[in-house]
Amino acid sequence: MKQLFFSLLLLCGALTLKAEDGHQLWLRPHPAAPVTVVSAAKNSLLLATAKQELQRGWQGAAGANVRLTIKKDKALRNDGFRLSATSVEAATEAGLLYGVFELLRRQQTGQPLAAGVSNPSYELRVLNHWDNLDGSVERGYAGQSIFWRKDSAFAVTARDKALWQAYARADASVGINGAVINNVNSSPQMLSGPYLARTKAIADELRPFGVKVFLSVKFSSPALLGGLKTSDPLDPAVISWWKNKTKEVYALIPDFGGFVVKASSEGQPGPQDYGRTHADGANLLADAVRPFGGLVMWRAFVYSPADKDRAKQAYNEFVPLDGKFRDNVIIQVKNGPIDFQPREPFSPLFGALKKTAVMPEFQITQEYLGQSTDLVFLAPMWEECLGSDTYQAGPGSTVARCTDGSVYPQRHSAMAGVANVGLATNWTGQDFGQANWYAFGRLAWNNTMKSSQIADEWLRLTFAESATTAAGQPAPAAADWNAHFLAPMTQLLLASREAAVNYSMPLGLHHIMSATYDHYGPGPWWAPDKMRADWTPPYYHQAAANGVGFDRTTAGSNAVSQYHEPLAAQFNDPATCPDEYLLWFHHLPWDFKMKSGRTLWDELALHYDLGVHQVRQFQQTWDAARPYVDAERFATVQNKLRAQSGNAVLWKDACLLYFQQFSRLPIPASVEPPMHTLEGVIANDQRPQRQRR
Ligand code: BDP
Repeated sequence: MKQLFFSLLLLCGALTLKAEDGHQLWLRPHPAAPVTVVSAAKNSLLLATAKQELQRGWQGAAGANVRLTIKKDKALRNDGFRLSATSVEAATEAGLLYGVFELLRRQQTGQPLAAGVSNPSYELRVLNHWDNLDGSVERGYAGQSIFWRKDSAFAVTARDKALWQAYARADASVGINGAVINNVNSSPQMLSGPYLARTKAIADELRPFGVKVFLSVKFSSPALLGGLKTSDPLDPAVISWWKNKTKEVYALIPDFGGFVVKASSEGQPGPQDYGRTHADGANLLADAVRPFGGLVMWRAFVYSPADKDRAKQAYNEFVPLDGKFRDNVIIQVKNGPIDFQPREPFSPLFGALKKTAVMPEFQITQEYLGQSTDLVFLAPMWEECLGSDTYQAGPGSTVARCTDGSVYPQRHSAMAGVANVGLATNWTGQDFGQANWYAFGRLAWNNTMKSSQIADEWLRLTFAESATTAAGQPAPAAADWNAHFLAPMTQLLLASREAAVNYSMPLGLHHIMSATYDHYGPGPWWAPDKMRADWTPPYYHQAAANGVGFDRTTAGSNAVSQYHEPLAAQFNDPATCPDEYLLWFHHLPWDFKMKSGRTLWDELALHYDLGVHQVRQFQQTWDAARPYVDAERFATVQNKLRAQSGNAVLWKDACLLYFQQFSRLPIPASVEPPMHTLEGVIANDQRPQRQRR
């Protein structure tokens, strides 16, 4: 017996001695103590997973009996659970699994168990994978799709299955229970036989971890795939095509989750092509999935070049439709009114739709935040959005409460995140991108959770005791690790988003990134002839001799009026508008006097400069973390930070030199002088190999 225990220990030791390549995510293996699982619940896939996880990761008293009990009581909502040191109670089997993961997380992070009930804020916590059927990933920076492959699309291999299981396990460990496995810019082929067969194979692997599969569908599928003359949502043939197609899907996947639709947006077809409304379109699909308990997530990301202010459009289109959607439709709203920029005020649709379920959509993949190069922890950004008070139903009507059912009655609730996962060994490209996947799950489970706690948990789970694997030295004492790794790295994570805002788009600037296809780096100058104005940075920054910023006040586009008082008045007046949204709502002269007493120009320059210094500080913090991190991840992240540092300087130089053409003011003496020229950065951005949008 003793011998067996030692060989087990050795085996686990061998596992941890391997250099860490990040593939284990926050679920790195640890030697487990023996545990007995007692359960009266009848055997099922989910229960088997829960038992297996307990046995795989138990760090509590050796030989403990842990009881898993299905219990229906009022305190337990959806997949919520009640914990004690040796028991998990839940109303559903998925709840037991989430309780087990929470128990293990507490053991591994050494945090005290919060005994009592934990209910999820949202019923559905779903990742949106923008994966194309040819294996490419739109805005994916971590390699090809884990779900689709170009050549052998339909041959499911053992490697595929292992990957899908590992993916689903990671999801489940943070409470994620849904995956939309194809791009919102969907191919009609998605609903064809061979792709549905692969979808079924994926669903089969995700099921034991409680992750339901959803599909993005193209609104014109009845015509494009079904050969019908139209895809008009009110046409009887179209209605029955969707009903039949839906039946076919459910015959393959009985627990299929439902559909996501990007309609009448960025060239995608939609009900408006047939003179119908978003409600007509969404309800068509909602009726098709209703008999099976399915959902429709209908995206509100709509804008057209005709509108003078893109930020207003979704609100204008959706608010008049409030109350016209079926109760199994959820309107999926990006956190800000434009498009996942480093900082946006919350979308005014939150709280404004009072008789329609609304779900927040966040972008985990860092399209506009340095992609898989820059280290940017996004939890503070999402926390900021969820905590924003909309005032729509009185003070305290935060975005979180307006979407989770606390303020308005809604049959379903959900939160979506655009995934950052690909075939890269470490799943997300940048090792710290994993923190954003983790954070999304934790916030979808508890939408008032603090970024600091999420950062703390993730760092402990991801890096604790990794140093021994690097140098073969004994692990640093806990107090030492806490003081010299955990504390500074938590600070780094928490500061990283604001740093990215500072070096790229401070003071409310937005959408001034390089307009080359990849959206990486600065590009405030980009405005080719005949290009849609609302795809060019000058549309958003409006820089001219008389100042900078987009006038969305009552005297301008009047987007401010889409916010409930007191916000409308607060945003409308530059004296009360928070600095971080200033140029979002105002066009102001370069010498405008800021709250700090400085001119707008100086303040802008100081923010850019601060961003650069913050990244340099991150480099130092990481360098000092060397003794606490395995060599492999240390070197990878060190290189990424080096690149990020250069990227920050490029942003600062490019934007200040570009804006200086209009301000005609000197860069303040305290700011590091540019190391680039404007001509140089523009020429670099326009290298022929950089493909245009
Ligand atoms: C934009 C992306 C584009 C997506 C679009 C969307 O650049 O690739 O298709 O969002 O959310 O940010 O539909």
